[in-house]
Amino acid sequence: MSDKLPAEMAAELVSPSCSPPILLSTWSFSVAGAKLAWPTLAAVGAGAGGERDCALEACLQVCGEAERDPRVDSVGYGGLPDASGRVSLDGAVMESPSRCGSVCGLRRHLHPVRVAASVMRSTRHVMLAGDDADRFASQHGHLEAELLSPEARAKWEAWRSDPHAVDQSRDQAAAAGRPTDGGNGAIFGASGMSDLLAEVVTTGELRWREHDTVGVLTRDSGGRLAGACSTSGTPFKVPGRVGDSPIIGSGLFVDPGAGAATGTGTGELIMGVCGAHLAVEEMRRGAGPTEAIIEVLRRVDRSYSILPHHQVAMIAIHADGRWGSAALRKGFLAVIHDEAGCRTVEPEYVHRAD
Ligand code: SD4
Repeated sequence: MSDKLPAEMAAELVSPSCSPPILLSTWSFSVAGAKLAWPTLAAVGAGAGGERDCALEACLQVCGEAERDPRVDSVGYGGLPDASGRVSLDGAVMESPSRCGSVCGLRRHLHPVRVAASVMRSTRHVMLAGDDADRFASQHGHLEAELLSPEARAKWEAWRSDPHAVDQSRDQAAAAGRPTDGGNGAIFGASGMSDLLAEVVTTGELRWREHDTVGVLTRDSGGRLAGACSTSGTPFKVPGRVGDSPIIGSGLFVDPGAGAATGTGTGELIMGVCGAHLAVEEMRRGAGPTEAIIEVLRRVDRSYSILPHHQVAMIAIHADGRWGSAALRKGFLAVIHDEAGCRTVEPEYVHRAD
């Protein structure tokens, strides 16, 4: 039961303009989820009652597909574990500043975005963490699940026995490559691209060392915006590490009056500039969606020493229905599903040539 949304606030979830629905998501592995979720989004009739949550439900369905797919080793089951060999999942959902929820460090539940939605709908809080978040999930009817797949475990074992691997549990990355500002850190393992996932990766898409959040934004035909993102975070991370994805304003931000944005890539870079919030605020000030992301990328580039393994990519939908994507480096693909169908698209802008 929600006690968080007074009836008078419902109006703020509806942007004035009506136009065809759009579903925008990160990485080609979200194609299956986008196709699955499209009917949920497309069924929303403009101005019809009782459909307020369909834009969000479509986001949850896209994330759910990636979370279930063992080939996606950066989200849900099959996600690569932390340095201690345990998987932890983060996720967030958002419809507006007064309608958002997130969880981080789930170790026993497969669908962080569904749990985040329960936090949003059933509590007065925004974010739950760790063991208590898992307990909350169980109490709210979410089934427990094994998160570590045999393939992910094998990769962790290979990482652990590789003398050249960066040992994140002792943060030797700092000595190896941390920039002088002591900021973002070189915290990625030495493992390469997953052979399994390579089969489904579209030409032109480079996965960024297995750290690929599924981020989804929707705008229904009534102009309602929603967003969600789900990740297992950086592979072999220091246990307890949390990235941008579950942090409202960093990995995800939605404001019905301005727009919606979500990101993927090196969370530490996105967090330092409050990436998703910055993109939405740029749109509020008049920028188009791609232009708004470009400002985020410029800010990232100015604020950090960018290392070869770093990537930041974002997608955004303006409140008026325009959408866009941009990335710090090449190798990112977005997925757009509109009335013309579902397709992967290159970002409109890539910030760096290297
Ligand atoms: C994180 N941003 O935890 C997430 C991981 C990711 O593309 O996106 N990867 O930092």
